[in-house]
Amino acid sequence: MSSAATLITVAPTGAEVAKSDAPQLPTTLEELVETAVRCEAAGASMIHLHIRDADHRPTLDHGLLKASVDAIRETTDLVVQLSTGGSVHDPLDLRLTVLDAEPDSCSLTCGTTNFGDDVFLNPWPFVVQLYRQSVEREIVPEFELFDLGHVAALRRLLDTEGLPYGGAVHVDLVTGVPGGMPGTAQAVAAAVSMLPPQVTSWSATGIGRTHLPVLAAALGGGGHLRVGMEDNLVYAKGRPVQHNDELVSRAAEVATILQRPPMTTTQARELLHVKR
Ligand code: KMH
Ligand code: ZN
Repeated sequence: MSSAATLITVAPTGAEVAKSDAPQLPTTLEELVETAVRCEAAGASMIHLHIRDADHRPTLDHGLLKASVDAIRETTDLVVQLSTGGSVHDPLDLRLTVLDAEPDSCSLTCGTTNFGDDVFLNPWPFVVQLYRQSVEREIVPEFELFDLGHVAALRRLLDTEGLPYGGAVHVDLVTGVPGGMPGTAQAVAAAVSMLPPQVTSWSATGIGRTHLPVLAAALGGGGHLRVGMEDNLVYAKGRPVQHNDELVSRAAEVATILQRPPMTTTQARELLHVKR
């Protein structure tokens, strides 16, 4: 399951940070495209996308989602993953409609988690429904696991529903969310030790100050990386992130030093078994 090259996913925006709190957050289509181009050049091969409306608020508007997928495909070769998690306020039925925008990949969180003061809701019937629809639409899910219970839920899902579209099973361990598993090397190792046998690759991300320890743990453990302003707004103490490509560049640099250089987009497609 460990890999010579590193898949670097950039999650540039997210749905929980306000533009007014982080003016460098890419929220317009132009900013997203510019970000995608620069992050691909810096070593990313997949983008995990949330979009915003004209007021910079999170939206799951179909037209905007489709336009964003199309624009990023036109300007980059990145694997385009749309978030089906949306924001903590998005209703489940609307989150299912994200697949209508026909991304290469979609996030699929395997259970409910406390999310700071909020709840990120993923009841089991919703998880199964989203999974079945991803298979029907030939979209490769990335299983987002915020807790060890989600690892067990993934095993249940794969055992009862079979393999996803494409046959590869890629997991992202999201650590350091207040309410989920901590952003530590120990938590990453525990989650990896519990992964079901169908899993073919895994990445990890650490929220906030857990970003770097988790990056190091993932690379050392043979995993891949997710970085970006969705997860972390601070490059170093007292120094805010100015652009997502800084986080990608640093991840690529560390990965290269560890003899795990960034994957090309072609290698990422082969790893994930996406359709196009
Ligand atoms: N915004 C979080 C509540 C995902 O993209 O699938 C959920 C999230 C996960 O960001
Ligand atoms: Zn997300």
